[in-house]
Amino acid sequence: TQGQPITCKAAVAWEANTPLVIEDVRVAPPQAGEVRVKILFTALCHTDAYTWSGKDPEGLFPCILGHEAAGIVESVGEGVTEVQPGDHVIPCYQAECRECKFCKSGKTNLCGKVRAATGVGVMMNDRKTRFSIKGKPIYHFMGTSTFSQYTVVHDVSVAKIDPAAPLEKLYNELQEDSFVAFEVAVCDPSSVEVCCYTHLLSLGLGAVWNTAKVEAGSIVAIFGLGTIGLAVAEGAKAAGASRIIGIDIDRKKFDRAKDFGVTEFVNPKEHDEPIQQRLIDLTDGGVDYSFECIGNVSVMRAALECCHKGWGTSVIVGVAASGQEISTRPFQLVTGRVWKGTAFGGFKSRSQVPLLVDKYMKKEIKIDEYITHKLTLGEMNEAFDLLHEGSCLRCVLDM
Ligand code: NAD
Ligand code: AHE
Repeated sequence: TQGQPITCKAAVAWEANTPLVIEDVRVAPPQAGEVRVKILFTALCHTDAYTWSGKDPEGLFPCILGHEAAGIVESVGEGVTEVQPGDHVIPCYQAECRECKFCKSGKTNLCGKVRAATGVGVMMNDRKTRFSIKGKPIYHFMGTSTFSQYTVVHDVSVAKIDPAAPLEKLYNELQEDSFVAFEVAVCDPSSVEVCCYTHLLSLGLGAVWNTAKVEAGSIVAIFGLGTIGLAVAEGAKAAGASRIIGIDIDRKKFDRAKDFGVTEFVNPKEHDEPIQQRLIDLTDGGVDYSFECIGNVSVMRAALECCHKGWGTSVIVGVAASGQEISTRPFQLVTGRVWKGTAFGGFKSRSQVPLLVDKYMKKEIKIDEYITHKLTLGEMNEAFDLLHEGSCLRCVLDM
């Protein structure tokens, strides 16, 4: 198939808010600097649902969504040297070219090389898509488009799992029962989300370790105990936080959160006072670190304002809809609180996702525990329904 188009199945979002349709999609061969990947497993994330809902200012239709996956390189374009057919990889929505001013700065994991193209659903080379149906172009999404049996990504956006790592094991585990490989890759950070992880884990753990840099003994507040909030809790526990306070309006989330390290729970609905005041009272002046894992701008404000005067740091993890803005009294910042955000948990994707996979293999981080449902590509719309059910953390689709 190298150098030839491949026709395969993909879940296509023809327009916002209408069910995805499984279509036969033509996937063009990779051009220079591109990699065609056979996707083995993909997971769904609320960011896919967010774009599908039409609220993402970068959302374009028709497109192929999906950004948490693990797969095998099928073929590579000219000039691609770091991966070859047969390599196990995790496509990462955050690229790492190691050449642009972002990558060279040493100050950020953001990369500037392909972001302009991935934001408008095309490939850098010719500003066109590699997907089409009966000649009609179908947009890429986040530079990954993993809801397809084959996808084309930029070479700077694939994390190769170290050959010394038990890739076969990851693959087998994925096939048999765990979906670990996915999440590592993203979460999602390395290869667990090897499907889900690239995103989920990288994000949650990295928000704590890289962005906030939580120290042992810290008091941490986590707003939103969905998948991302649980990954943050896991990171905070590993960092040695003394108290991890989970805040959620759904009491059912509390029991499961204990397994991920949450030590106390607060339900804002059960208190008349503003949630930030409740937390200040509970912690003798405020928390050391807070994380907003919902995407609600009012909660983002509360998360900042519950931080301790002089040093408290709040990290925005949730993605808010187009048009939403955050606000607070500048005095909150003047008096020492710090407001930050995190993308991909601050991890450098190609360099660090493989390290996260290694951690998973050494059982230093959870992955399996996040995989609550497993379906197939044909059940994509059911998987989206599950995402909105409280019981589903990650649903992994066997392609
Ligand atoms: P989720 O829907 O599973 O979890 C959200 C939780 O927040 C739920 O338990 C819900 O009950 C709770 N909640 C809702 N409103 C609340 C409120 N007002 N107060 C307290 N709790 C409330 O979502 P998730 O998969 O965990 O994702 C969380 C967010 O992180 C999403 O916005 C997602 O798009 C974003 N995200 C960001 C990145 C990044 O790189 N920054 C990566 C992945 C996901
Ligand atoms: N197109 C969206 C961007 C939303 C956003 O913030 N995305 C996160 C990743 S969410 C993964 O589930 C991110 O890392 N963004 C950095 C980037 O470069 O996109 C919008 O709202 O405009």
